[in-house]
Amino acid sequence: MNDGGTPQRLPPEHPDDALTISPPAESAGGLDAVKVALTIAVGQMGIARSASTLLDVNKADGFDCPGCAWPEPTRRSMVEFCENGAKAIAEEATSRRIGPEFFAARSIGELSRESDYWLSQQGRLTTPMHRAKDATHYTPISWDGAFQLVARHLRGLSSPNEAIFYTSGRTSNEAAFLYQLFVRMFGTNNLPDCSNMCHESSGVAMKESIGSGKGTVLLEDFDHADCILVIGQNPGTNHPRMLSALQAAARRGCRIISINPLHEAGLRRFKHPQDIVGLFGRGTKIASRHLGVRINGDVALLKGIQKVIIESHGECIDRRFIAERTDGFEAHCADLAGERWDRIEASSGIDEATIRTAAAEIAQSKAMICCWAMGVTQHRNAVANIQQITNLLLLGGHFGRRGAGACPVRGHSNVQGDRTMGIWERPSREFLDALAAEFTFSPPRDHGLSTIEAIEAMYSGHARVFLAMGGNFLSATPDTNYTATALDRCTLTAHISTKLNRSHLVTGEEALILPCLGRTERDSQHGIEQIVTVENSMGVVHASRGRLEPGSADLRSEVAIVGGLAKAVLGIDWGHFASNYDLIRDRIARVVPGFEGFNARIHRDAAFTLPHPVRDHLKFETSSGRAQFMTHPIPDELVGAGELLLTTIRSHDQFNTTIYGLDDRYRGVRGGRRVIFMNVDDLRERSLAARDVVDIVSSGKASRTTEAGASPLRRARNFRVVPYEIPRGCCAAYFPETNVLVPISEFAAGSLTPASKSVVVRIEKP
Ligand SMILES: Nc1nc2c(c(=O)[nH]1)N[C@H]1C(S)=C(S)[C@@H](COP(=O)(O)OP(=O)(O)OC[C@H]3O[C@@H](n4cnc5c(=O)[nH]c(N)nc54)[C@H](O)[C@@H]3O)O[C@H]1N2
Ligand SMILES: Nc1nc2c(c(=O)[nH]1)N[C@H]1C(S)=C(S)[C@@H](COP(=O)(O)OP(=O)(O)OC[C@H]3O[C@@H](n4cnc5c(=O)[nH]c(N)nc54)[C@H](O)[C@@H]3O)O[C@H]1N2
Ligand SMILES: [Mo]
Repeated sequence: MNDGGTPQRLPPEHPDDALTISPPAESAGGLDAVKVALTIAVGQMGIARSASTLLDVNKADGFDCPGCAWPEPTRRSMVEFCENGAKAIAEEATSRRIGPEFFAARSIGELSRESDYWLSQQGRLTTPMHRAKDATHYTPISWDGAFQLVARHLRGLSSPNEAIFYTSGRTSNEAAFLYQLFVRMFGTNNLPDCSNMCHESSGVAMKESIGSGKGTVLLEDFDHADCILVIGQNPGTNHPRMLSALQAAARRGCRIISINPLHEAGLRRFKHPQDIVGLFGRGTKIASRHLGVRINGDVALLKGIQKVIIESHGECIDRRFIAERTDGFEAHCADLAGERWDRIEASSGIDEATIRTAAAEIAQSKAMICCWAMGVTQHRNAVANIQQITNLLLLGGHFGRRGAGACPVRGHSNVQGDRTMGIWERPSREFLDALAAEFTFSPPRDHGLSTIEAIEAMYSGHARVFLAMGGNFLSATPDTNYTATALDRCTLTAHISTKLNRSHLVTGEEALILPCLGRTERDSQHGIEQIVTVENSMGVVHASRGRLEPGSADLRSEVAIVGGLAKAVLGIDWGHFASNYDLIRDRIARVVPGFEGFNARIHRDAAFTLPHPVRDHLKFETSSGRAQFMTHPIPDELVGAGELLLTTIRSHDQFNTTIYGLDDRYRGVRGGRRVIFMNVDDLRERSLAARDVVDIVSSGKASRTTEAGASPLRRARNFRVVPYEIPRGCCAAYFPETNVLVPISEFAAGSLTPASKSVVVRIEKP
């Protein structure tokens, strides 16, 4: 047996020699989408299992797609085909398995030298595995043994706040509710989640501006909008079913404006894979206008647009709405009046004339939806980005009106639901009071640690046990080397997971992998089939029922695993919850507003929409009861001479850290992921050509808290150059290979979201 040496912290870094580059696609969807989805599905599941599984997704009595959080259309009888949904399902429903023999044959060090792609390809975990202190290999452990081990480590802490309980966004409402209850009964609010790295900035910004952190539109609003802005979002890849809604809107004549440094294929044209006619034509034109903003130029652009609307299209402003429903309009006008055009142009990268034309179009809208995602939420000034979006919506009174509103497009399929269930390090007092009354205990009141605070606590020894409900913490978080040290310093790292990933390989002194059921699988407890529920991006809660035979007899549901932990750690018997999820829903109904009659509604209708004060009653739950215009300066230029601003994005063949394949078809890249998209003038200046190999380096403070810490050089090696249509001074590369470059010290003010979309870098020839 090979012990493979100490685990490697970074994924393999050799250049992709097989890489090919062709021009980016002119449209998304089409026959290729079907072909690629079927190839991957059949490769993972075989033909019969592919057919039955893909037909069951997102049906009222089937399972919820484990991909993105975009809602299902209610009126369509046919389920929407989605290439990347099919890949997400194939990834989970694969017939490949990795059991104890797999781990006996490969040391942790050896596995750590494999890529995320290779790890994803191996198959489903089948058995609880344990890494003993100083062991080179994972070995099997019983479920009871695993729960006792967690209990021993947690009891060994001097305070419950020395433990971190992370959550990714796939966990069902039922499991999430029980999990946060377990964690709070244990005594801490240390419940960081993937949302901290995702839409946290949206929640913080909207809460302040409009009194609610959730989006204000429903899917049917897309049928009534006359203008849709898509800002910092790549729906063709990350929310493919959104293209159906955009296509229908475009066909009605709705104006669609894309704001993005990249001109993404899905926002150019779309060929609906379910529309035979559509398959063979050029496809529907989606965005009527593309604004190729510079990375982090959104505040400047949005301010420019609003300046034009106020100064030149005053008649389009909804003055009555502003007078009756908002505060801060005068200050906002004064702030915009003070902005000079040279500053707006330099920061946004868009000239005044273009901004004037776009603003004139936007001003005419009587029902506008603004959609956004990671392109605006992962910057130092992310909260300002989003508040400029809400300012723009407020100017036209686009709230509480059909076809209008704010639409933060969520990522993971239940990330919004997990928050609703209390997965939050900063729970509200009302939530804790309700929990305390329902379960007669005193939940901790001090705020807990968010994702980057948790990393720093582990790094500095203030936290020593890390437990994750799903996700891939090491790869998803910033500053990979720093985070690796943080995990390394724990006494125990434990992961409840479906698939093997790098977080299982850079571990604390001891480590556990606890394999769980996925959404596609039948969840039978004591012979009774259970359903779970999830909440989509638009606040619709619906049921999900898996049908596939579980990947192994030894898998447990997330609910059952939390039950096992609660028993071992707290001595509480939650057997009744684990054997009947209705009993959990009854408790949720009494704690979480909007869930009254939960079981009755979910069993009768399979879905219901949660109330929303702004959408339903035009009620802004801010301290003044009015929506707030928020002023923010145009951010200072981040890059100096010779530097570039890097945005870290997703390819078409990945789901976050899970890599389905090595192609990014829409951007014309095939056969590799270590690529950097650069402007041709920036290439020329550096005497670089297509396919040349470069290192990307960044610096930044050593830690979030120490001002004086040395600035470590962060390096990502061996990236091939891809000439691309991207604004000068900007470049893009894929996450998670580039996370090593994102300094732990750079994050959004107010939300602590890592600034992974604006990393200051230099390009070096190796
Ligand atoms: N297939 C698939 N689906 C997914 C995921 C996946 O990885 N794969 N991930 C899920 C998750 S968790 C999430 S959060 C979402 C993510 O969905 P997206 O937010 O669409 O994902 P990103 O690739 O991060 O892309 C952000 C977009 O923002 C643009 N952008 C980058 N920097 C800037 C900027 O400074 N300003 C502006 N205006 N735009 C910018 C990029 O060019 C890109 O088009 O998707 C979810 N769905
Ligand atoms: N540089 C950079 N970093 C980023 C981002 C970026 O744009 N740029 N995006 C950020 C965003 S938006 C997000 S949301 C995070 C994502 O961060 P995470 O949610 O932590 O990462 P994922 O890659 O989605 O997690 C994948 C793992 O989840 C496990 N899993 C899958 N399904 C299930 C299930 O049903 N149950 C359980 N228990 N486990 C399951 C599998 O083991 C799989 O390996 O990454 C963030 N990191
Ligand atoms: Mo996300």
